[in-house]
Amino acid sequence: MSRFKFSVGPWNVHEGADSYGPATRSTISFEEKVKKFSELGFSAVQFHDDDAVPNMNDLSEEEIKEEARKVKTILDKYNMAAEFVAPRLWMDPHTIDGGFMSTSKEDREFAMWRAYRSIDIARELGCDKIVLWLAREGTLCAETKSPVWATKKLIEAIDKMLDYDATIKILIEPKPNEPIDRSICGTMGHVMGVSAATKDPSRVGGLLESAHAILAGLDPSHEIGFGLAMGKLWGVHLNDQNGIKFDQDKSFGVENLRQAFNQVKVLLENNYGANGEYVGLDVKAMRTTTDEDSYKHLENSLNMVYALEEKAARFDYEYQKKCVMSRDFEGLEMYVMELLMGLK
Ligand code: 3MF
Ligand code: MG
Repeated sequence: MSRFKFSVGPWNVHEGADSYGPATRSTISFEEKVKKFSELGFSAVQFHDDDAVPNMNDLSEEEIKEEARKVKTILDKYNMAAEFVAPRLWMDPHTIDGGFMSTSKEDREFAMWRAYRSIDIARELGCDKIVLWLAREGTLCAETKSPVWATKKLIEAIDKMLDYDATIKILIEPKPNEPIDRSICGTMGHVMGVSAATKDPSRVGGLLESAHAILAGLDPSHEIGFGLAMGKLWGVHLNDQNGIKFDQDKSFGVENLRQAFNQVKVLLENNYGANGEYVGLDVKAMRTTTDEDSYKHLENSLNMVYALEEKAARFDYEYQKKCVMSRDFEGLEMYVMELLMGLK
């Protein structure tokens, strides 16, 4: 039995298209996905604003809330919660040069409109978390935008969201690059800095995705640890990534088992989830995956977490202490390898 509650976004089950080729799998309806997520053991769904309310730009504020209520009915039917809503500020013609820090005033206003509507949708879905994955917030051409101005624009935008709703929480999901070249908020350290500069730091925290930390050249377990130490790790997206290249969103633990183990271990050691936080997945099926296996990467990732929870439960803290006291780090390292290889 897992100590965690799990969440997943509908985009984790997708048709297989990438930048270089079309879809390889058929489309699965939202309701069918939710049903299957609940059967697989997930208890919450992660949303982009337009996952919940497609074509929201064409709807009035009231119509958006009405559509969101229909989604809530589907969630209730399968006993699923909503974990968060994230404004999708990277697809729209208004966000070609970013949202909150776009060089166009009109486009910045559009980004705020989507942020407010995301809060409205979150309220209808019964959740109090807004995630900001700042996909296009940064520069493609460094001289187009001052990083000082851009950072201040982000803080201003978050302050406006905090004003709009007195209890909403904002979780920044840092990523150093892709699709943007140089992002403004690339690591958990940046997130904490931005949080501290807002009008209510107690409502601004982070969501750490393993692959994003690896893209920043950092160990995800240390990014998780940093967020935990600040009391501001309110979400995670567990997955894996083979080195510093395009964001791969591989199944959790398939590239670096030791790093995956240490992510699970640090979450467990710090009682992550005690305040209702979910262990979220953000994983992509491979393009070669068939229709029948559309959910296999999710099952594999969950099974990796369960297996690593068991390994963490068997971790010999007495032996670890002994090794640390005698500076036998070689011994401790080999112990971890043997534990993970099933030799201990
Ligand atoms: C991109 C991501 C995103 C975010 C999502 C919710 C499409 O690298 O990780 O997934 O997780 O937008 O914040
Ligand atoms: Mg993510």
